[in-house]
Amino acid sequence: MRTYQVCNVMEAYQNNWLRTSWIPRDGAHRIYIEIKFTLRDCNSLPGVPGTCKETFNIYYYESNNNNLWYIKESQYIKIDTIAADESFTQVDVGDRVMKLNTEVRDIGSLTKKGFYLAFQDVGACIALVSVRVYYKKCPLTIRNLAEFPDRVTEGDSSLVEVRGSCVNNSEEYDVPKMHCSADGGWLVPIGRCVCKPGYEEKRDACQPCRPGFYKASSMDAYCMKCPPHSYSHQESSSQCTCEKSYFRAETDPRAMPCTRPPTAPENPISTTNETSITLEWSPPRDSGGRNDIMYNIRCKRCVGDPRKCSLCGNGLHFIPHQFGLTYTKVLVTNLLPHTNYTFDLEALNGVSELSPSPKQYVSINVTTSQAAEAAVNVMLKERKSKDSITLAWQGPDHANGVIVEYEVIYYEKNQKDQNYTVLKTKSNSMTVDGLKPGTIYVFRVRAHTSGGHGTYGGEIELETSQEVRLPGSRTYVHPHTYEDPNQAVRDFAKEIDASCIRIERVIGAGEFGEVCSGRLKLPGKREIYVAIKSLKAGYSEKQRRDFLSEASIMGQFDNPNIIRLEGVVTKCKPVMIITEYMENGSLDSFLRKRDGQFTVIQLVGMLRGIASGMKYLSDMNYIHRDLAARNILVNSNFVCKVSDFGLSRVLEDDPEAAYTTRLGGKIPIRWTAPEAIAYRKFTSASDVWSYGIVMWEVMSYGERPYWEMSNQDVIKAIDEGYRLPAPMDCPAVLHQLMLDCWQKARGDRPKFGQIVNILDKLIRNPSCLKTLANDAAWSGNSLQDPCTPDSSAITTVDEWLDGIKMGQYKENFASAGYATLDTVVYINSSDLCRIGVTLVGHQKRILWSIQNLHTMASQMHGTHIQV
Ligand code: ACK
Repeated sequence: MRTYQVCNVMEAYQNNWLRTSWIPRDGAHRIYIEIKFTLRDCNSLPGVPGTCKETFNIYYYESNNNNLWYIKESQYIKIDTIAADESFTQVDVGDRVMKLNTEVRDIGSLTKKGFYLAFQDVGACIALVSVRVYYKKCPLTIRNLAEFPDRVTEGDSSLVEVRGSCVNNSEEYDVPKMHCSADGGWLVPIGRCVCKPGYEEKRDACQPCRPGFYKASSMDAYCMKCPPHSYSHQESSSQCTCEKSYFRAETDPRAMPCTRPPTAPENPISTTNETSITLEWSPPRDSGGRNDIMYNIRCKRCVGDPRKCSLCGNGLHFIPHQFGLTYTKVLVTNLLPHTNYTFDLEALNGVSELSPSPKQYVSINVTTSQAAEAAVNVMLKERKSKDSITLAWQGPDHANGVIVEYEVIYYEKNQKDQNYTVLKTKSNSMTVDGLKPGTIYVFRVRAHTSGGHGTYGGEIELETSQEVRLPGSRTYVHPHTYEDPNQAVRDFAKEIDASCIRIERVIGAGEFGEVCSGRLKLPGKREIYVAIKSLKAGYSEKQRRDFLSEASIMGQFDNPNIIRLEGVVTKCKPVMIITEYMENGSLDSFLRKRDGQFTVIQLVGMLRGIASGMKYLSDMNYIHRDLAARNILVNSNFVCKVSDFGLSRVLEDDPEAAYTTRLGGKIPIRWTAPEAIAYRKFTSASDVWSYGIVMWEVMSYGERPYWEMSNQDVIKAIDEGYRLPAPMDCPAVLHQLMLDCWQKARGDRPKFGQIVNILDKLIRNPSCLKTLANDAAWSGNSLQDPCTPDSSAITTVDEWLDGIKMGQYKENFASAGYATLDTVVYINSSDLCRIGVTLVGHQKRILWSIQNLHTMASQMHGTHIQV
């Protein structure tokens, strides 16, 4: 064992220096020095003077120069005075009496290329056995498919954010980062990389998909087997190639089998009726593996020699049409009499156009017979009801013989493949019954003379009237059912003379122009306050129509919880809509201004009013589509009234309306029922969903539903079964009612009439409102007796995680020490990262649910914790 020792204890004034050679700093900011040494106890040395020391000093000197041969003491900075933890009294190395001491010191913030260390003895008896000089770094590591390089730690104790680079064949999903701590450990991984198409994650790397497998998107987790009729011969395929004669349409999912064109239709049969023919056939034997089969019909006319055929031209009429048929039947009219026709029927599907082989078809030959030369018939008049239409016509001007009967053919207009129906009558009129309300039908009529059938007259489109719901109740009439929208305004809105109106001030901006307040004094009536919406100059005819549509809708309503229309000014400019004045403006901003200032009964009273207005609208068959607190107005008595009825408003007016991905059009996502977002199924039941959101807005005093979550996250969360938690201090029965309004199946939601009844009961029996949602259960699903809320409360962390479908993280929570629910309420997103919940979507879901736990916690601790 090589040691440096000194033991000049018998002499005073010792100053002995030992210096290291130059040590390069190597990029380190903080250097650690571990010293091993032995030290003699002065008392154990017989006869030593009082100058004997039991410590020594350690120094450093930073320098860019690596060949200093002298020591200039004043340049050296002292690191510390080192004393022994264990000194020894006997010089007896053979026995284990001599005690080795280990001390570690560090120096930070070094800047020069290197440094010297020095040891100063001032009269002790020491042996320096070893000096180890080192620094710390976070070692190269791979986490979430990102490689983090070696990283020297900082001089101070801060965490350093390090950006990782994606491993081979992966790409960034969310910027991968980790934090290098001062003692060389990696902490808090954030973000991740994902394997590129054609690669899957295995043991911290992206491995290529094997031949026969593929991965189409980096978002897919694993390589999947090629679907039937496709293959991949290469490694790392992002898609599989279709086998010969098989194809994939552009919109086919990659996981779908490759398919091929269908075989020809089969068993064609024809029924000839003079110059009309009905063709029917069976579907092809082989659909090619798809279910998007359509049929095309081609017609050839053959005179004499069957080989001398020419195309039929445009004169024929195919009902419902000639190409793209989805049913296996068609009627062909306007054929020539006594003529041979050949019809080729071909079947197609989504990959027919991709196949180079000719399309398979089946032919059928047909011969027409003699037709009557009756001229085209003329419709004269019609009468419509909700399920019947009466037609009348004059006979043809030049009938070729005596008219035996008339034939009326009709079909539903917008139903492409609807079958047509043929009816016969001897008279010049006919009532067609059994029709659908509010539906357009196409009619044609032809005469049947002793010589045969004449040609059909021109098409006429007629619409049945809208269904009337309850006997005695009124139904709302959509302004679009009027051919002349101005007539709708005249029918439903009173024209007001502009001189009766005094505009006082601007109170807001609407879609079409300013909203002002003012007064209206009609002759013989009291002066009243009014709101005045005006149409700004330079409008188009469509804008004027849309603007006034609100008046023609509002003018049909008469209910204390619906904004009342006073009238319109259309005869002079600007065009104006005059409504009653609502002193407290819109409900959302009203509540925000008065946070916490109402009793629960007052809030329930407002909700009752809104529900009652909505019941009236739904009884009138009116669907609002944009029910939200911002579209409710409040008057000086806190009466809430439903407003905002314009036709274009959901599309244009509402800043909350966001584009939906699938069907276009703007929808206020947070307020809208899932079926209305997904496939535009707007009904009174979707209005009930929005009403539930309004309840939540009211009970939380204008909080934004789903807070700052993105629209996409809201859609996803709702689809996965999440619902807004009860607002603070919200009675359990009210939250239960909200949850009922948010039932996924729209038939399970309460009707507005039921909601009004429930709220009336609560107002009569306020003790039902005492139990607060956060004392009771978290969630429940059925509408129960309002005074007995569900009691299936969640009590453990595991139950909670299972409840929010995050059960996979039970172990992470348990091993991080989150044992009880009241410990998890303090978790934030970086805690979640630390315990291994790294996916942002999962973090959001957990934090959102914690929002709910917070209100529970506030009940337990008597405080409200802001999130
Ligand atoms: O929240 P607010 O004060 O209430 O701001 C908007 C603004 O006009 C633009 O719509 C207010 N507003 C609309 N109609 C009326 C009305 N009938 N009475 C009072 N304010 C109204 C609304």
